[in-house]
Amino acid sequence: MPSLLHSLRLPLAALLLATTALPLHAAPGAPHTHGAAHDRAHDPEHPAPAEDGTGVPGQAGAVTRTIEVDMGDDMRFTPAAFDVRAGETVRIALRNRGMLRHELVLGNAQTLAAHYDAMLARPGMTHEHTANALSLDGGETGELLWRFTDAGTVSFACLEPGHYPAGMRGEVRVR
Ligand SMILES: [Cu+2]
Repeated sequence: MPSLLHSLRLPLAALLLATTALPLHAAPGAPHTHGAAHDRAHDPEHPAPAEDGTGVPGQAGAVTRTIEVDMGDDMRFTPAAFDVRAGETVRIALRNRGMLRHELVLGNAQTLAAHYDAMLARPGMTHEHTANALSLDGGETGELLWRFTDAGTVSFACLEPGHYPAGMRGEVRVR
């Protein structure tokens, strides 16, 4: 039955290709990364969220609080700081009230600064598929679900070229 064999072969070939293209350690359901060429787990600039104390992707059913955050062409987040409790899952309702593209990337101050440098070195790299970041065109809205696990300060920033050095950054105080 050549036709059956043929129909089996193609998906198998596709599966093998897909499997070899994926990092072997990537767990099912792990947050999307920038892609195979930008392997989060092997990149010191991109530690897995749980490892850097910033938290983990949130589940919709666990959300206890919605925080509305605006991004503007004045290179500001509004509010630029807010408080949450350790363990709390927060829906960050994000709105880009400007014309330019902006993004909110959660991290710590060190990794965000390193990440910004990496962004400059690799134009076209975006964060729209990562669980800890959301990139929006002017006028767009969206949401990030995040569980803040550790008490301390989690930073956020817009890593679009020029925005971070202009002061487009903020802090989440986790108590
Ligand atoms: Cu921005």
